[in-house]
Amino acid sequence: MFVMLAVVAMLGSLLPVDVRRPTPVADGGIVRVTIRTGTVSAPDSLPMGWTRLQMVADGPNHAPALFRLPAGTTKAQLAAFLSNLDTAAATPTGALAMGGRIAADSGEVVVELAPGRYVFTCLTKNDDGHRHGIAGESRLLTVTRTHAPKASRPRARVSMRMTDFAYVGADRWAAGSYLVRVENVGRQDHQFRVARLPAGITFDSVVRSDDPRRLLIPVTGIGRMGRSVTYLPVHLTPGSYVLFCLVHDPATGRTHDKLGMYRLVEVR
Ligand SMILES: [Cu+2]
Repeated sequence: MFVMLAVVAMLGSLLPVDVRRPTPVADGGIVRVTIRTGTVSAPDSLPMGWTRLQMVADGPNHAPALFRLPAGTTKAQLAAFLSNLDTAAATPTGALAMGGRIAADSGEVVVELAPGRYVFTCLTKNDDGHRHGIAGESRLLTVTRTHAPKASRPRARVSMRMTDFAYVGADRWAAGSYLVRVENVGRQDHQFRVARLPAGITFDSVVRSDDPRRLLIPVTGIGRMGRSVTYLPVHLTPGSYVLFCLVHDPATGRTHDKLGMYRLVEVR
């Protein structure tokens, strides 16, 4: 018995990763998606399951996003979807926004890919009012029925829900590196923007400001997502943080923050 324990302990110390430490990654592999002017580099096909997406904006003005498309979407239908998305006030019917990179240091999200068709696209608008997505910055992805190796459900330390128009969940989070589970249970798409409240700035002044981005320090976040679940890796130091959403409400034309979609979170 003692010998067996000793062997187990020795094997444990030989593992390349310290398995006792919580790690902010999914078990599946990391898939890198890079958007640069006029092009998207990404795999054409991926196995199904939980996947960690590293969305890289190569250049300052890109907003990578992932959408699930209706089953059997062809290249011609993809073009129609992108032209719809270019001008629509919300995600075109039949498609599901699945989040993307929103800001700053972390460009990663963990999403569950079901078999089907998806598109990686850039949501940034040019001065002419058109999104980069119709100017080459889109790429069709097919998710196959093969299971990704070890793509088990990620484990989160914090769980938050998004409604129309609020963030529901704990307002005290631990400092450190871990995953936040974010579920949108609302009817509209929402963002999960995480920003730091600088010393000397009050939460009230952020809520009253025309554009909260002018007062806050961007940290990380999830881009536009519909009714789905996304895990966000965070690396947080103690302090005050603000969650907010800048998606437009089609009914009022106002951004969701103006409809109350703010949340103060204390990290200790
Ligand atoms: Cu919202």
